[in-house]
Amino acid sequence: MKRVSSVILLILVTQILLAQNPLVTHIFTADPTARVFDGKLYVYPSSDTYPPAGREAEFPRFCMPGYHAFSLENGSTWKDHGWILKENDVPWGEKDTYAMWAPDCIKKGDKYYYYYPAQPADGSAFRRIGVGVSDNPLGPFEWEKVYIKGVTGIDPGLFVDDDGKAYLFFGGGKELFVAPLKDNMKEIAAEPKKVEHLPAGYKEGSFMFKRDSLYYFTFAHVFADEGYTIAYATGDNPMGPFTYRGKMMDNIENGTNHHSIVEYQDKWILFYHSWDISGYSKLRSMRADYINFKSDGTMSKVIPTMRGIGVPTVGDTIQIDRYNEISGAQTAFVSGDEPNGWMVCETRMMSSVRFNKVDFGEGKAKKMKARFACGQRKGTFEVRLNHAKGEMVAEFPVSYTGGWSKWETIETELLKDVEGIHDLVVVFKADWGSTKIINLNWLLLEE
Ligand code: FUB
Repeated sequence: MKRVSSVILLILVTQILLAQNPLVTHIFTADPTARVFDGKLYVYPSSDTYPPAGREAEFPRFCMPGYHAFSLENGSTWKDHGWILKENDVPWGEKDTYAMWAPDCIKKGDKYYYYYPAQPADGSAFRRIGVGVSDNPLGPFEWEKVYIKGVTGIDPGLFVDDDGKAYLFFGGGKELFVAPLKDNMKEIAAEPKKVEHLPAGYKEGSFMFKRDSLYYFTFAHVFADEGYTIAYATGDNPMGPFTYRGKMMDNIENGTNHHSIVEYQDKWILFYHSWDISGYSKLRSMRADYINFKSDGTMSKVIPTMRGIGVPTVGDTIQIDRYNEISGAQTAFVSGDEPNGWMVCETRMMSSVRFNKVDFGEGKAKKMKARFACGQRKGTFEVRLNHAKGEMVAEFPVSYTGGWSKWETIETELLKDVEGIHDLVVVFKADWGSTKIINLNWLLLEE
């Protein structure tokens, strides 16, 4: 059993980003558009921030400075690739307006096209939509000097059909529109037309995908007495007409709910946002959960989970507080100087927490690390496979770290070689009658 320096660990933690819901906690991210390019999963969100000092009154809505991009690395680690575009680099944009709302990125041929809304410097509209092109999904993008003519609105959502034809969906007022794009992806090929036959109510954030030859037109649908929901309609043509099919996510009291849908490694995933870290609807965080399709092609409603998607493996932090099941313990926002996130706390004798689906590889995992804080003298926690009385694979004796907010990392050799994917159950034990055993932030498998 070894204790690892807290300083080294802090550096490590800021580079290894969190992976369960919300997907990242080091910055605020909203409006996530997920895409799979050449088998790799990317997410293109907007970012929320606090208004600059002295300008708070100007930003009663959102304060959005530009875009980062993320990719999924390993089993469940989201890598932040930094700024893709900042607001003052928009060639046609009004400066310092923090108006970079929901973006999208799509591949056509061997080029990547990134679409974004911004406030135009010519004052011609609330938002216009611009585009940039790159040979790489993460840029750098060459930004067009002018916005796409004939389009005023927000929430660009792109769709490229199997025949190579591309469509731009967007929102404006309270309705949704679609326009076919020319081959150059930078101009519309026909006047935008309103997407018809959708129920009344404010709509935005539309996203089109195709599954088994059926076109799914999905959108945020707002009701005065219900708030933001995500709904969908289906049709045989990307331009419609569509038949309304109902909601795929109920209102989750998150202010807005911009989404996207992608198939990755044979599973369909809904990306959306909520305000988990901030508790404030204008400082959002992106999330993801699996979608279930029924045999008739309709979708079951997606219920938001903490566990989210992905199978952590060797090298991915396991955010144990994003549990599937907990007994006799609680979770809370992490204490002390740790990066944003949650911890398992109020752990008692024989309390336990279960986290489903961790990939041990083919016996590759040899060690386990744990990040914990302890304000009492002595106890242990055990990591078991599949249930609270399952095989024990790691045992961590713990003692006083300096208090309940003083974090340390310990590591131990795994008690056996484990192969394949298993649920982990952490069981907490106190050997001298203490009422609280430890605060546990995360676990990590290593070679
Ligand atoms: O993020 C700003 C706006 O809020 C987006 O454009 C909408 O879709 C909503 O999420």
